[in-house]
Amino acid sequence: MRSKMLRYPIHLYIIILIILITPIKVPLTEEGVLAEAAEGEYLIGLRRRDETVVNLLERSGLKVVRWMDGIGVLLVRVEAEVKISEVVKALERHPSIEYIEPNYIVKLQEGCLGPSLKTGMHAPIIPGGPAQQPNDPLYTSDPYTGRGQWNLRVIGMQEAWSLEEGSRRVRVAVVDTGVFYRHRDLQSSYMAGGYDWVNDDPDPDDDYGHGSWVAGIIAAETGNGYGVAGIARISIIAEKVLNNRGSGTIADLASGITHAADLGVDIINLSLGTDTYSSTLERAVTYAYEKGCLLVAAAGNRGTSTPHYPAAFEEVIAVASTYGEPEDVRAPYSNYGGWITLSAPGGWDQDRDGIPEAGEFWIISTDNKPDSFRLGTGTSASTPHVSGLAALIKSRHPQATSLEIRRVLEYTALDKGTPGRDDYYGYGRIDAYRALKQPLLTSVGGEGKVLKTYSETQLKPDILTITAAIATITALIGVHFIRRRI
Ligand SMILES: [Ca+2]
Ligand SMILES: [Ca+2]
Ligand SMILES: [Ca+2]
Ligand SMILES: [Ca+2]
Repeated sequence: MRSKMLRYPIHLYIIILIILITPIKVPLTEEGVLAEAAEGEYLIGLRRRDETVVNLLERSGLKVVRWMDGIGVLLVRVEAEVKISEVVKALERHPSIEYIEPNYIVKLQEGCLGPSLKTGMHAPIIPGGPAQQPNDPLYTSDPYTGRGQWNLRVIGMQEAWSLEEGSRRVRVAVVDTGVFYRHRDLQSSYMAGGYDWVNDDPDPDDDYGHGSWVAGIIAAETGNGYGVAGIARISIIAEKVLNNRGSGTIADLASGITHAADLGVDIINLSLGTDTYSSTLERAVTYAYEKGCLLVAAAGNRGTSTPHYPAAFEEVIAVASTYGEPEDVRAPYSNYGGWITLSAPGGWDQDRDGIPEAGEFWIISTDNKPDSFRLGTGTSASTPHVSGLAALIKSRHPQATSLEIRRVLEYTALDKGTPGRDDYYGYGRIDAYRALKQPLLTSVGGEGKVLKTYSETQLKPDILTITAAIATITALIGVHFIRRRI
């Protein structure tokens, strides 16, 4: 995947990226690193567990501040008066050390969140439940655009809810800025157990707003005559990895992902990313994938084909954005490329003034204050649509593996743009009703039509052979094995 980057148009930004990701990926110098990283912090990836490395690091003036045991990575902090380039040179020769990289910064992309609104619009609870049009007042209309939750209508949620509303046994981890779990539309889906990696405490509350907005798209309570509707009546776990300015580090992101995987969540929602490749992030993604989690991540909002991580890792479903009703089309800011898996509504602020107005398509969801709701746009919003739908599929088919769920999402997506899989929509825009009607595609190549969807992909031929030849569980391991060899 990394070698592909050389084919992209050459301009300064890309050159910097390429420099950053060549051989050991890190230009570690006293002058600092080219990508933004937490000052004086490095991640050391081990080949094997080796306690003597810790002693060596401490003798070299590096303090181990976190041992990420599951993925074999140490977070170290440089103590004063260390010539880091010399230390790195020495450490790289150590047989137990595979790589050293800066603890890069991960940020939410600009322009995600628009204004908040206090609803005050409490509708009477209408019997009948969410199989019909939900009675949540913001579903139908909102004071800014008047469109309400067009994003749920356009993917067929009303029809889908008649088949499946969700099971609380299914757990989705929102790895983000935290979740405001006291929100009246979120409290019934929230489940404790996640962690606040930013402030190092067990209370992943949301001091920014992004994570609460994302969580509401997945699991705001539907049919309670209040606020917004959410896609699935499932359980949300919060891993807080971004701070009160929407920024975080690879170490915290990797910790959040591995912790969620250790909790045994079914789905991990990652409405965040970075253009900088990180071995530590790849290890965390691989770890969660091998534990059976379905990982879903935002493609990014810069309208470029530059791979955005973690979305661009093959284990992760990369989600691009659409907007419009009744027909939705690609949102212009949405990143694209061979690494895009699916698309889902993300909205578009057409005049780019940060203000939702009549005629525009925004995503309205829960906020991080009581009785407050938030409008926003971006692939950050598209991602939880896929996570929410995946959670409904898992609710309907509790035995489904993450690979089977991914296959159903891909197979039932509504093809858009050029026929077949393409770089803007991936397999297409998710279709909730079709996905829930679809029986599980249990054998990876056992059914001709399943194989056909895969032959349209840009997966490498050797991966195709593996997926076609062997059963699902084996394929999970096989795909990973081959990917490691590339
Ligand atoms: Ca906290
Ligand atoms: Ca509601
Ligand atoms: Ca606007
Ligand atoms: Ca297409």
